[in-house]
Amino acid sequence: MTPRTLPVLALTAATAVLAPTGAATAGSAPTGTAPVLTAGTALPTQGGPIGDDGNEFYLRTSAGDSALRFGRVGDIAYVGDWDGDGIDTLAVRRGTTFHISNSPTSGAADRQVVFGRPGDDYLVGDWDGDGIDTLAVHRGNQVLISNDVNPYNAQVSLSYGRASDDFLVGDWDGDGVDTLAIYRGIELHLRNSNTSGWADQVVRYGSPGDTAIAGDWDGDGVDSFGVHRPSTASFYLRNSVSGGPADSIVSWGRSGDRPFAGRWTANQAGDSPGLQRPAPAPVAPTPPPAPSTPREIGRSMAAQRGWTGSQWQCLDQVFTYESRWDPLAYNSASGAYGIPQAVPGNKMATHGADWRTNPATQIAWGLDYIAGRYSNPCGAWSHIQARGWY
Ligand SMILES: [Ca+2]
Ligand SMILES: [Ca+2]
Ligand SMILES: [Ca+2]
Ligand SMILES: [Ca+2]
Repeated sequence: MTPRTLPVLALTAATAVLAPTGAATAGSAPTGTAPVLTAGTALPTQGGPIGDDGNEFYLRTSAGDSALRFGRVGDIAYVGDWDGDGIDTLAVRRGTTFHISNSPTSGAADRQVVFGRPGDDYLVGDWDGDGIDTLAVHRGNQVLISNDVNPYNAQVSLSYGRASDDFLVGDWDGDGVDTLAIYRGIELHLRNSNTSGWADQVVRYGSPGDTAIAGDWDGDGVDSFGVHRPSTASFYLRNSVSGGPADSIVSWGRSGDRPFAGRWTANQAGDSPGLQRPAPAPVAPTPPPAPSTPREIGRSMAAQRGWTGSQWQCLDQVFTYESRWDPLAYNSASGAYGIPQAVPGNKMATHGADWRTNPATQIAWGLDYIAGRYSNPCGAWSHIQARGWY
């Protein structure tokens, strides 16, 4: 068949609409009006990349949630059953290298494979129905499928959708073989064979801004759709490949989490949600404390004497009046020097040989002077207000 760059698809009678909107809560079917169809902006998962902004993953199981770390922040994560044991696990991609884990736990990758070229997008699916998920490359409007475990060589080339389309992968007809669905706005254009051609079915599900996922939520062997809505941090899962109300709603995680789906344990009948949590934004390093100004040194030294509040304010007024807290202030008429304007300056040598330059030495002298002569800074400030000096 001639490859088509743009399958044009008519909506069928089976194309019911689901528009879960607003504050749906767990266990209630969302209702709403028909959503506005817009260009897809969300990143679909299950078959496609989950995201690249975190290496912390959460898996929902009937036995409880589990958490794991895998890969590095910046790796692009994927889910698949890489060894065919029926359990889905993570892989992360760096460039064209996939680091694959076969256990749903934190730890090192079990193996690495290289496939595709820099710039390729990738999809994961069991394209031949042997129970093992393998990779496909999405390059332009071509999809190159490999059924090899390692090394990877593409066996199937097909054309479906546009270069800009996002894909989901799933077994929409329950024949054991995964095939593609295009996720365009809220329209899912799905195809049941891994060949070029037109969509076999179009389903509308979810609302703009949702991220679509695919999975076998009810364990009947047929994959269907779900959406994850960041605004409600909820999954809306549908058990049939059709539009309509959600069959189950899972409220879980945080709004910034990225959704995916898989079968995480052997005793789990079907697929259930997972979340990738974005790494916290790097915290700007704390700037080193600014060098203490003479005034800050003075505030601290005054506080050690209990001169806080109004006494500090008086001290601040005294030294601001005398020197503006300048340790080099010099009055050539009187010979007054330094922050406290000692006359002469070398009186301050009693408090340190560095009296010419060290604010702390000058302030220590000044505080002793004030304490001895006026008891406290407000006494000194009153004297200055009355006489112009202290
Ligand atoms: Ca597996
Ligand atoms: Ca396979
Ligand atoms: Ca199938
Ligand atoms: Ca199903």
